[in-house]
Amino acid sequence: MKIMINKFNNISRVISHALRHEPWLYELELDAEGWVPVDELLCSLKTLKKEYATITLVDLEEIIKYSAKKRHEIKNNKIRALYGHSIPGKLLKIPSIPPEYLYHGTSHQFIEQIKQYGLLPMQRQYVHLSVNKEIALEVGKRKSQKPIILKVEALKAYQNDVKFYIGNDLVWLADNIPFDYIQLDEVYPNKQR
Ligand code: HQG
Repeated sequence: MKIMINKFNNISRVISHALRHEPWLYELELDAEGWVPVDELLCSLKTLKKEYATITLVDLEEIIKYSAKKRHEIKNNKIRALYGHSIPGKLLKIPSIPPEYLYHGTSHQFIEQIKQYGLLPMQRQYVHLSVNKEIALEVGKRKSQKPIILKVEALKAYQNDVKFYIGNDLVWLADNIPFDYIQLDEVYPNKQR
């Protein structure tokens, strides 16, 4: 079972890379909303590694179902990444009304820049936000052992023309968020880092 989980993790990572960052390396072309036909992805995986040759649509569905994070979705025999994209050319997303507050976990080292310029998408197409502090903390831990949590007044920002989009149940996306709508929610003293 552990081997299966590891194998699935690996494949999930490869799929994320293909659907978020460099589809051309896999001879894939995303449509305006980020979809590619599942058959094309399976075909591409097949040529990538011998052990990927037997992966089926059902396997992909299982990978998505059992993954700790809902990173991909399958519909009408097409698959896409739900967030995280860095490919050039912004994907088409429909703006949605966000909850009152959203959260963003980050590292202390970025705070001065964020105060100055607000939250920017940086290498990705959108700023990524979490629906609660706990998830934001996990996101922030990818950058720092003692992350800082930013509380975003999402609804207020939306009412003042900042656009928000749904990623999945737990992840929201947004365009640049000025610092006017951001509070430092949880600050760990620098010396504890
Ligand atoms: C920071 C993972 C300087 C921002 C996670 C962040 C997430 C600024 C970093 C998803 C800045 C970008 C995305 C500014 C923002 N100046 N730094 N003005 N504005 N930043 O990895 O949000 O596991 O691109 O605070 O769970 O950390 O891949 O974004 O630290 O949902 O599925 O620039 O990736 O999901 O870092 O993470 P990232 P993120 P997966």
